[in-house]
Amino acid sequence: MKNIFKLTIGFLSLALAFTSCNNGDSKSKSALSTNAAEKVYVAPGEHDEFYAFISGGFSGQLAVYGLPSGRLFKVIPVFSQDPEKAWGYNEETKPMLNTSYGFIPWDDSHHPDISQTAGELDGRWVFINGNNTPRIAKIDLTTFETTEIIEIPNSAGNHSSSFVTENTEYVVAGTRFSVPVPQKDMPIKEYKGNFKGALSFISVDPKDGRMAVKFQLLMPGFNYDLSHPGRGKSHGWFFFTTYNTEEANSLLEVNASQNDKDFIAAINWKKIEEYVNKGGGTKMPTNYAHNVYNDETHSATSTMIKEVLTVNPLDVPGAVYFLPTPKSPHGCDVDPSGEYIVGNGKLSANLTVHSFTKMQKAIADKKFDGEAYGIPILKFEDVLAGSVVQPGLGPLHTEFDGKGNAYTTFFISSEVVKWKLGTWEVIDRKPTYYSVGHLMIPGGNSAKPFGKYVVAMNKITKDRYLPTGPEVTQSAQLYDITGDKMELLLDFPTIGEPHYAAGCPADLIKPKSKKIFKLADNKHPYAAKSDADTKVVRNGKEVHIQMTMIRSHFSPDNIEGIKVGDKVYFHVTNLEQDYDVPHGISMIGANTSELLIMPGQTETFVWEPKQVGVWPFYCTDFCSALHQEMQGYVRVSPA
Ligand code: CUK
Ligand code: CUA
Repeated sequence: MKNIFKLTIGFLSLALAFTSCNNGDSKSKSALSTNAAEKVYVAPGEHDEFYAFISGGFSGQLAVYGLPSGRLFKVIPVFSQDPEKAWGYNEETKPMLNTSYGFIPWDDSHHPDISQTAGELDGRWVFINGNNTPRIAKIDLTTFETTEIIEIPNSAGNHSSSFVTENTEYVVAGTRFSVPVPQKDMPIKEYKGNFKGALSFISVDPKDGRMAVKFQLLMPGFNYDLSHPGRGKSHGWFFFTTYNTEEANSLLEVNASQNDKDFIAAINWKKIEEYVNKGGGTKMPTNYAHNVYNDETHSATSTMIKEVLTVNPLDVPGAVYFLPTPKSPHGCDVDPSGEYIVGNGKLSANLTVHSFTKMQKAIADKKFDGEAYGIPILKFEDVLAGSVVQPGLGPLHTEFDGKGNAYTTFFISSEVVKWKLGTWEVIDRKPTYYSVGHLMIPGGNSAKPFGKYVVAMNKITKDRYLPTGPEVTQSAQLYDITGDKMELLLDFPTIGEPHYAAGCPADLIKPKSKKIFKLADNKHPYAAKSDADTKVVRNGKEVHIQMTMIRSHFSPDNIEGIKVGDKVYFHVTNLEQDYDVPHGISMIGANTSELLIMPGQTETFVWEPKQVGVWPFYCTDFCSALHQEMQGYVRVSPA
């Protein structure tokens, strides 16, 4: 134990040394490509080669960039309210942020992953997790809108998410925190042996992408960190890193990070799927929200689900094994062939790589090294493929280029290290600025990576940009990885903390990107599809105004008969049927955001007038030469 302690302390002092040397003047000179500008220049009017979907961390959003330019195209609100798009403010999208805890318009979004077919990116959806109030969201890549959010019951800190299996059969959710399942009032110090870690398998309908919690595996009370699916030969398995296998209720270092090795949990989900399809598992009462956005009605519904199917791993023999992995592994990354499982032990000197083939043999030969709560622990030597010896300090995550190379980030020594699968030799290393977390190669999470660029996502930027007070931007860095040596091309700022990203060739998404919503298909209950449909309907104190907007007027634009104390619903339909002609609407004193309504859509906001008078509204999106004329008045009379 003492040795490990010294090792950790050694790392920490080295960390300080590395951070200070990275702040020197030499900066990026050694890493910067000599023709970097040329390589990232996308001429005006030209398109980027790749989309990059970069998570917004504590902003709860997902940002869409182009690569190699690093240009920002869109910030997609997911677990956040966004006044720019009225997401979470208009009546149509508010239900998307509903949870069993009520309306929670924030989360900590970490890992986007793009849907796959036969192990390759298919460009249909992006999934992303909310860590805090555990959720998974799905973004439709025809509209670039969040169209579904499912809450994860019995879970706390959904950090393992949201990685997909090779035909998007499942997207998984893990639990960072083990907790009492079901929740109950009990002493915290009785954690050990009593808390559970739920690993949830959420099925995805191949046609419409509809998610459902198919089953939940109730695992021993460790912390479950990251996960990755098997692919190719290991398709049917999912791998999760664990830490705090000591089950300490306080993670001060005296309690946790003691074990020489934690585990990678290997889960044969196909076996468990068979078991539950035959009626196995136990239904447990619970409460979790499932929110769906319907493209036809342009509105969301939130349903509360009342039970979940749980599975005890001991009831499905041969479905769950532990692979010992030194020390507090963070990332758990599977190479494109599905053979190698990389455990990035944060406090380990070497990088550990397991072999799927050896794992299967060790299982067949029963090469066990004891068990944990009845789950067999495989012998380390019998599953080890190899180790990359002292590649750097503080490994976090690994991606693959599809040419037999792996790229690992080192947080403490602040670098990306390129090494070779199979020989485990280090080929190249380049500094990052500074303290890199994740990295991303487009398709790097699939059987077919597009190994042209790697994006490093950094935790600290310090002197890299113009200062903006105590808070400075987070940052991504783009490297060319087509040669033997990596070349730094570009720094670009990100929205929130970029934990992970998913990259995809633009050609897989661009042709399917929707241009307008057809007005004829609009099934919103309050749509007005022509000026003849517009109306003002009073129902007690509730007033529903069905309006239209088109260049460059609202109809109706003079509204009378509203009284103080009314609750006024503005249902506004954009009649335009041309690409890129949204209109906006905002009302003086309305305690909501503006609406930004796409062609063919209807959106609703509520206004509760407090004073008599004549109150203006106007279009908030510069839509034509007569944009400034696009306005109207509402007359408010005494109650
Ligand atoms: S975590 Cu952020 S650096 Cu959430 Cu994937 Cu590793
Ligand atoms: Cu419509 Cu400005």
